Amino acid sequence: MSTAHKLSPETELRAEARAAMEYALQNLSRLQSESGSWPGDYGGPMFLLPMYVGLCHATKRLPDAHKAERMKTYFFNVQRKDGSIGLHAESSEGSMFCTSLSYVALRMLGAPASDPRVTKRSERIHANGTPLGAASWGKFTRCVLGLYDWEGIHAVPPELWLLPWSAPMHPGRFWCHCRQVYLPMAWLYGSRSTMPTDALVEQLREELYDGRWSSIRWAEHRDSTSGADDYRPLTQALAGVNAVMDRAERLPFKPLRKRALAECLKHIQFEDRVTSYIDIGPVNAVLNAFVHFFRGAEGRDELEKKMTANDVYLWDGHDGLKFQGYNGSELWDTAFAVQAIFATPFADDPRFASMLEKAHAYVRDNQILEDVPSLDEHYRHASKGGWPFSNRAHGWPITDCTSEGFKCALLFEPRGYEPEVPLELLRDSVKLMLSWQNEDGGWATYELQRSGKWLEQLNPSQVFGEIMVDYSYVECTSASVQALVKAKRRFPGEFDVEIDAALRRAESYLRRQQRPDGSFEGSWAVCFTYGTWFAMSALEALGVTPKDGAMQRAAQFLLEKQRPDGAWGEAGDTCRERRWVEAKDGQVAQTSWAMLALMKAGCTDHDALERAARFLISRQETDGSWAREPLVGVFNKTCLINYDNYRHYFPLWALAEWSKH
Ligand code: LAN
Repeated sequence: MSTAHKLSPETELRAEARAAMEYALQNLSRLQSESGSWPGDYGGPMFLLPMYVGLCHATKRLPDAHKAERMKTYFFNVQRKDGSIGLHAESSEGSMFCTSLSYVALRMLGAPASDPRVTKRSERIHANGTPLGAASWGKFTRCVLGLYDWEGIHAVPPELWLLPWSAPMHPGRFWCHCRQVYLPMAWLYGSRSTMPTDALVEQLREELYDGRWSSIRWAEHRDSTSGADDYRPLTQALAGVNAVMDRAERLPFKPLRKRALAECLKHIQFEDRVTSYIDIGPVNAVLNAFVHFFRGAEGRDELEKKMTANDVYLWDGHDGLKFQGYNGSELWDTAFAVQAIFATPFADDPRFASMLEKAHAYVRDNQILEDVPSLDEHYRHASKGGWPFSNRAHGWPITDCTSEGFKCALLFEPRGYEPEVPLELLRDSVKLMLSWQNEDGGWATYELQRSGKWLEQLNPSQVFGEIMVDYSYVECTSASVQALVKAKRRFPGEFDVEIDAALRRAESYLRRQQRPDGSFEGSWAVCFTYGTWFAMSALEALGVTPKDGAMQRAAQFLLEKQRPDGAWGEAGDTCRERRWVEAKDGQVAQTSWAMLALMKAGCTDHDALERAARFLISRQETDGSWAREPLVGVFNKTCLINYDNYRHYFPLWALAEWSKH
């Protein structure tokens, strides 16, 4: 810019921000798919691909040579210096769960035991006491593959599914992800399904257990755990429940087993059917397929459908071919991208009209049109009018995805993108959002909270926190609040009483979540910048002013965490440890959330915001994108996951809001 030297530094920065937004929009428009969404890499968790490879081996449907090569590449890329694999791709320590499972997978994909990288992994396993110390899901998977003995795990009785609803431990009360993992596990355990032993399995038994396979006293290893796999150590309550269930399992006659297995199968088949065989997540996607495999001729058609549907979880990314954490994050990404675009001064620029048109179609065409059949019988909440995280074919609606989808639909409405989301469906989503509010005033992820926090004492996963119950979350609550505030304006007089009551309870819930240091903990991304952004957005939507103490304390917290280069950087371990852990570098997604949060809180420290904007601009690549950075998504406190598009639209959104601030 030839006149740049005449402008004040601030005006100059604003012009740079405008240019950065334009480049970012061009980049987004390049990255958009024909369907209108922004597909992205959703890898990170390291237990998924090995489970999938195990399934391919058992069913004799191994990937072709090219895919197998790319999967091996992935394992080698993610392998840590000491030969181990962590729970997720960037773990600061190795996990026996994922190291041992991925060793098995590598061998099933044809990597020879003599490959130095494979040898290194097996040395690492042995130095840490063999896979006998792997977390429970690792042991379970190996039982199915014939690489561990069923005696060596605690009972997963299918009879739990026959309990009356009033039982506080009824699986229908579990968080849907937990429920849908333990459902096929109960079937597989209850029928002791193990694939027929083959030459490779025989060999792996030798390699994994140093030739001691036949002398292992399995029952003694039910609770053996290697250090890194012990995030949630065994509680007395779980030890007690295990003892009772293990004893019941030893009874020679189990009168209810047949009925219980049939009940489990009914729910498995239902889940397959209502999700177009995709299933709610990557774990039951694999385990349900195993179930159909073991059903033999009866399950053949369903196995076929499952194997085809499971392909959608595969993603060939920069570091290799992986099995993703979901069948994509497309609705979620599209909803945020759209909100970011509308925040810029270019929303009506004809250059970006077709991008918005396609995004509109994606949001509209992926709203869920009906409830699943006989919902109560299948422990399902309503779905009609909701939005999913990925697409309509998957079909499970989520509270905050519904809210973000709804907000988008309203943004599009006055701009004449046709056909619009029908009004009746918009009303359905308002009703759905209202029906999802918990007694504590917050919103959980997919369903109402159906049991108490005490159930966490019985969390058997060892490596994940908070998986038993669907709790209220700051993020889900904030999104719902924002959407309901808009719903009230969109449908004046129609839902006022319900919405006002809901918002009052929500505000009180949110205020109770603020930590003494002023921050809000996020649960689905790293971590306090994310949570605080959501909390501030909700409070602002509720009409809370910057003078309010909650806003001031939150802003103060963020300002104290800003780095000298203007950025914010929280390390992944923040979530595990539930306290701020400074990252090595500042990151663009977290910097964007902190900026957005500060602006929502009415922050008047213009210098801090300016430095943050400068950081975002300085990190932009010449093609308008932002480079890959450490993972910022997370679930269940311990496992990081890749939201690859966050770096493309959050900085855009933050710069857009900043340029109006
Ligand atoms: C997701 C993905 C989406 C995510 C958001 C909508 C972003 C969030 O705001 C609410 C929680 C939710 C729905 C979420 C919860 C946990 C999931 C389903 C995942 C992170 C994707 C994969 C993860 C799932 C639990 C992985 C399998 C592991 C188990 C412990 C069952």
